[in-house]
Amino acid sequence: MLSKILIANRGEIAIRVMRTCRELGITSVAVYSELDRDAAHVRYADEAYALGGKTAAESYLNTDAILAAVKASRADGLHPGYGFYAENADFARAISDLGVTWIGPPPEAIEIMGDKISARRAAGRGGVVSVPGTLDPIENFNDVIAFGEKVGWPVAIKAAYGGGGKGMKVVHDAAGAQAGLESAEREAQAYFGRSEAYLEKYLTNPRHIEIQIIADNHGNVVWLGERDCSVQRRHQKLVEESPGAGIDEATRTAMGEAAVQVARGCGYVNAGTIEMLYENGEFYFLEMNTRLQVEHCVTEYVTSLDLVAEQIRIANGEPLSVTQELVVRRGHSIECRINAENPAKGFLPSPGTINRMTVPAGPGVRWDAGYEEGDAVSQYYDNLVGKLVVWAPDRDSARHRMLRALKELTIDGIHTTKPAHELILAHPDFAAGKHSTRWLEEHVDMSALESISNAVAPVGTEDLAPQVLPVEVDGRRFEVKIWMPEVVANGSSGTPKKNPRPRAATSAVGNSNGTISAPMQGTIVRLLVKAGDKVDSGQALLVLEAMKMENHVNAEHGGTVKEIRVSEGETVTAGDTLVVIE
Ligand code: MV4
Repeated sequence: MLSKILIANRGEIAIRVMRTCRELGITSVAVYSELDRDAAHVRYADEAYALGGKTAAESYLNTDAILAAVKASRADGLHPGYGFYAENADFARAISDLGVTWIGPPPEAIEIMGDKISARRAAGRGGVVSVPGTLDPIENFNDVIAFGEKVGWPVAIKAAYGGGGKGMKVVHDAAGAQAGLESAEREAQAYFGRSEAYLEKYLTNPRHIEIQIIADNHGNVVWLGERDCSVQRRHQKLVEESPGAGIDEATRTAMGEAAVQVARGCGYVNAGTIEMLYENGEFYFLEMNTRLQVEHCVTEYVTSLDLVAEQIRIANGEPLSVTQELVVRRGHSIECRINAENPAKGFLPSPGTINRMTVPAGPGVRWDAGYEEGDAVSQYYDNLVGKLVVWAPDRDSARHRMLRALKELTIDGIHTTKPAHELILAHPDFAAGKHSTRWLEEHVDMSALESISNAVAPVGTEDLAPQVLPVEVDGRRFEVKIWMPEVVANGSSGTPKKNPRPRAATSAVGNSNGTISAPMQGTIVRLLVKAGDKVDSGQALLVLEAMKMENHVNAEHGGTVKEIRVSEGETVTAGDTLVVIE
């Protein structure tokens, strides 16, 4: 039986795993980068080992450093969380070779599902229908045309070693086939190091429904219900719920049984998710995620199971704690991902220090976070601050409970997705369960949030601190937020601030004299123009990477590039001059 587990991850998922370890009497071991020496997951752990390095590649993706920490800590199990090494078959083998238990699926299953073509074959072996498509790599663009003429346009070209929407190209007619294929293969090579691509009929307005399964080493595979993850933006999920609105019991059972067959088709063991596209009452296998997912919490709420505890039981060789007949799904659960991003500015990453944070509580509320008040959200890692999860007996009560919990959540110092969630949860389409994967981007106007987000830290107030003061107007109490100079602000407030200096806003990037400055701290990954180039207003000048997202920095107005002050690979902070245009 496992007695000491090293969690090869950071942030909320590391803490999530450690919480279950503590309940089970298992010692938890954290690992940390130089920037995370005093991070929340390190503070929570029973023991912690330094990996060194700042970037993910130097730290949480440094195999030698992690293996050294496994040995030094004498951990007998390793949990990868999600991201990083979670779906890396070679890493799983390296852990097992050390005699340490890998708390995840067999490496062979990771490999089958990592190749989307072999995943489609595995689903077929289980008798499960995939989205209509091909089972061999595309040879040339004539394959694309032939397929489009057979199943009807549009078609999707997808990277065989991709997933999650990266490297996917939609082609609308024969004329677009060649360019679409070239672009998909180029992207696949750049992202995944392999250019193979295959074809699927493109469903124009599907819902993303996924099924949670757990499987043990005794041949038991159990499905735990579905999650609707259709509310997403640029393939980043924002809201997830279980059950899915309007999914009838017969469809749910059919999807669950199909998911079990897919899992059996690849010899799956441990917790996994089968993604399906659902359109007009039909569902199709899309891909399988061979890890515990961010949104597992909504399944935990409706089933009363602890999925991390199940993973540990499975890794110990024990049978699942439930049979299919014993799985009970009750009520409704919704999760909102609270990211350090500014929804009013196109979800621009917003790293910085959390000056103040008050977190929701009360009936049916769960807050799984990777940060506490005073912690800094670094540009080097992903931008999930925490997950707000609620449970209630039915969907509409859960929705109202989430709105109540969101109101209780305050995070100062960085922008977050909270205002976007308030807009989504209160939206009549969401309330009616009428949303699909295109709904958020096509029907919800986030620019209306401008004023709210600007209120967090308006442009040009770097030397001021926000203060909330109660005032009474005709006997009614109001709270006003005002920006005052440091000294006055502190003097008039009873609440000491951990970081008295709010970070600058991440909006202004250019000014009338033609200097373009960094909207946020980050790394210059690509220069798109050179000195002497003529540029148009709005043209992308360079790519700035922050929190694993690439952001284009654009020209405010047309002109000639006079000077480029930065080079590729350079790290910049908010406000640094990048480019001068005359
Ligand atoms: C599709 C699709 C329509 N037809 N495949 C994007 C993420 C990746 N998991 C698969 N994705 C899609 N694949 C076919 N044949 C539409 C999407 C898609 C999507 C899927 C799930 C959640 C959000 C999405 C947003 C846009 C497109």
